[in-house]
Amino acid sequence: SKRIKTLSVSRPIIYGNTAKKMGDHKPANAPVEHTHLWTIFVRDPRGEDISYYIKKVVFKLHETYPNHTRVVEAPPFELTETGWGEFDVNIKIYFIDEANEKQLNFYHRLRLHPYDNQANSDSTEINEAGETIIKSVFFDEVVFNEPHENFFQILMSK
Ligand code: SLL
Repeated sequence: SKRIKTLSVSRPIIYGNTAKKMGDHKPANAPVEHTHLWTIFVRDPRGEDISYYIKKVVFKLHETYPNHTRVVEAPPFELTETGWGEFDVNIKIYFIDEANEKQLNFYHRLRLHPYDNQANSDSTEINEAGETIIKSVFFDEVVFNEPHENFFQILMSK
């Protein structure tokens, strides 16, 4: 299909990670030196399904992880792991074939410890169980410039 000139469509997105100390509740298969449980994710700010325009998300972890390229081909586009250290996660977002768009490619610093970030709200919260949860979450927007007609229909159908 043709591209629609002079049009751009954007969709809100959030990405980032949460983490907590494992204490005594370590998963049975976690190496002893692992201290934290974390989840990295790409999702809609209101929790809507984003798989109508996102095909898969690839999270490339630090090389200390076995099989450090992790492919998530269905929602939720997230990955939970254990570990001991912070590192930069390479995130690639692939769009559905109809989009004819190149994947988005960026980095997110995995946070396990409280930190200062002006661009972010508080980096910690206490959950119902009284545990401290570290959060490093960013709000962004995916912009499609001059989308293909088919893809535009799909974007507008939600
Ligand atoms: C560094 N930032 O500069 C660190 C690297 C690597 C973290 C952190 C677990 C790996 C595993 C893990 O937490 N790696 O045991 O599978 O060197």
